[in-house]
Amino acid sequence: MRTFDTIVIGVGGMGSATLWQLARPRQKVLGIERFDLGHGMGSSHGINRIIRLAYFEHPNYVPLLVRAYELWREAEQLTKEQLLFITGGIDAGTEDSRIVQGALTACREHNLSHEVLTARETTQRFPGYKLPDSYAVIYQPDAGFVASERAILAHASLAVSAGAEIHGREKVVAIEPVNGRVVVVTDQGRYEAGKVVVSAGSWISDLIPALRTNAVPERQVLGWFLPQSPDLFKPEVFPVSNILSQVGHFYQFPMWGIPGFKIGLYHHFNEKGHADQLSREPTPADEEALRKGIKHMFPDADGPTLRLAACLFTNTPDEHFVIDTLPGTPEIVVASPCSGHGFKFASVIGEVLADLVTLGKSKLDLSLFGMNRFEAPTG
Ligand code: PYC
Repeated sequence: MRTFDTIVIGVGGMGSATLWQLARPRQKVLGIERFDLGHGMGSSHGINRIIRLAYFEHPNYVPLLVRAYELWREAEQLTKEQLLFITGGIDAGTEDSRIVQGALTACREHNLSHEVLTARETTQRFPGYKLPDSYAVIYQPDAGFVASERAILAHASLAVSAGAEIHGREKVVAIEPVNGRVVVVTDQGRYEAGKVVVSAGSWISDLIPALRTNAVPERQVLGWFLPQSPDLFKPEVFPVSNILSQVGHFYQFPMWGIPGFKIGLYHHFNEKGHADQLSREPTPADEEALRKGIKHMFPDADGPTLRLAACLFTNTPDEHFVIDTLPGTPEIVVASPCSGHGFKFASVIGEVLADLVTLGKSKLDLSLFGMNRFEAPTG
């Protein structure tokens, strides 16, 4: 049986970054991916993902984000490929909404530069946005997007250059802790390692049964539409956004890579289930739901459909991440049910997971992400 210092299961956003962070100090590492490297079955395809500092979900994410930006830039320098694109970002909704209030809290607690705009001021500055007058807007200039598909391949390439081995199209069927080490059984063989990182995204609970009810895959839909006025949706004039609107929670990107305005809908039709069962085929109902958001807020983008896609979120009950060692089994490190907002963190989560493997701790605050928060209360 071949042996490694660490085996990383799942070579997507988090796994590829972890492989790089482990391989660079010369750990002997193996990454195992059940699909093709850079596949379109999980949570990272559709070319890009938003990155933002005014983190409405919780201000504790901000220090992680600051480090994530640094590591994305480092990966860019080493690969000579642009991964991070700054467009500025908008968080909007009614003034009392979780998005607006949460973004403001993060900005104030972490002293982030930001502006509070009315809907009309937003349209004057960024004319692709035509939000209802009742919406408040927080603009944060450091937001933008990460080229997610490119980033996974960049991290994988850095890992391989540093000596990592990666196997695509190989499915892990069991993880067996044995005498303080771990045997990983796949459909093609058995491997042994001192530590295993499970970053298997929507398939994580197949391997970590303790997460079965706490890491639930959910189908999401996104699309690209040809604007009637493409100039309004260029990256220079169209910030990325998260908007809790009257017709749903939508997120938006400027035209980049695909010549269309990109829009996605959070928690679309509440379609949950096993990752193998959820359809990746977009439907007319998906398109209609996206067009509802376009008509409500971006009427100049209501042109022909260019592309539709479905991807998966892996939701925890409180929508915070899981980043922890498996309780009672410190040789297994678990990460990646990120509830649909994790990709931007992939660079820093790679560093955090590598620190958990090699040092048993991280210098960043992981208190939101522990597995023990799911334990049933006793007594
Ligand atoms: O974190 O901004 C985000 C995001 C948008 C869609 C999914 N996550």
